[in-house]
Amino acid sequence: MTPNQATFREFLLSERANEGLDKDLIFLLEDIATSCRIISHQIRGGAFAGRLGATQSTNVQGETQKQLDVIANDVFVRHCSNCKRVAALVSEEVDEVYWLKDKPEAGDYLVYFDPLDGSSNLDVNLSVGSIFSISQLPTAIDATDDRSVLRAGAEQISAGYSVYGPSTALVVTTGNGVNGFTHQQGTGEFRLTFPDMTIPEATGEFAINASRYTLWEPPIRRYFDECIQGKKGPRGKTFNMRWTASMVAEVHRILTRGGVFMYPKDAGNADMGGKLRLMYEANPMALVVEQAGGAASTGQERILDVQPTSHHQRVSVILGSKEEVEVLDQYHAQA
Ligand code: AHM
Ligand code: MG
Repeated sequence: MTPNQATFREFLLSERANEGLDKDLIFLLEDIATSCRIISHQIRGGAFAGRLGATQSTNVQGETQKQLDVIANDVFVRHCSNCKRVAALVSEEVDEVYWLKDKPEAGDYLVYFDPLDGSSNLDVNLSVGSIFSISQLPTAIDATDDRSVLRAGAEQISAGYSVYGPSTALVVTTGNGVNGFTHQQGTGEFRLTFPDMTIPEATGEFAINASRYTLWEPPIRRYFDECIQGKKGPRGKTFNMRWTASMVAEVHRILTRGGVFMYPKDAGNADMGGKLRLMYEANPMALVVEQAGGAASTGQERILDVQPTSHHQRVSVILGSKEEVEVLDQYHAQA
């Protein structure tokens, strides 16, 4: 039994005692928690250091990087490199796979991360976050080969995110449910404040960037149209809508009170396959959501079953309360 408000380390040690969590995975998760603590600190001081504006550089998706994007990436790379069983890192901010080992062994870790998601929110002082995902190499490889990191989300052994909001929270799954920790000012510890987070199956709240309405495919338009008709419409109930433009904040709200989040492939992003990235945005959030009793789909298939073809690939994302994801899956099947 995990003690109430256990520190992150106490929690991980109890997972080791109860579930046999690997000690190297514990080290790695602690290094990720440290990264999130440092990034949180950097964000809160960002305005003083004049770091909220754009840098001159662009990332692999051609987007302007914020100074804090670069800083957050450096923090993740440095701390995740501490664990000697990490074979490679894949970051939203870096084009290439970053190999840490020349001859990775079976069981070595692959760490995928978006060091600072939703960074358009930085300038306006709204929530942003970091997202991470951990998989393992099934076999040893003689030489590094970027195709080795193309593992389906179902292979993840752990995933989670940190949300930098009014407080800094860390939400983690190691495949045994979802637990939420809050960063305690003063002690500097992440403490277990939201044990066994679960997503209600039913919800009356959805999140989508509705300014893209004319770009959506028919199943998404049908769903949206029906939701906004309220009680008199075919769904027979009133819906509420939220959009924070920060996936981490949306998922955190859904884990707290339910809801459904959509960033579908549409006419404006179809050439890329969607907006959100499979390996370090959709997959980790899909594992967290499924572990909390929700569902995560592309509309066509379970996100965790998508076989990746490139480490920066994008995907359609629908996730959250099971009943609404099922409705959206049905509408896609009927289209
Ligand atoms: P980012 O990784 O460049 O920050 O983009 C991902 C973010 C998500 O957090 C969020 O759901 C979405 O982009 C917001 O997109 P939009 O600008 O269309 O509202
Ligand atoms: Mg992102």
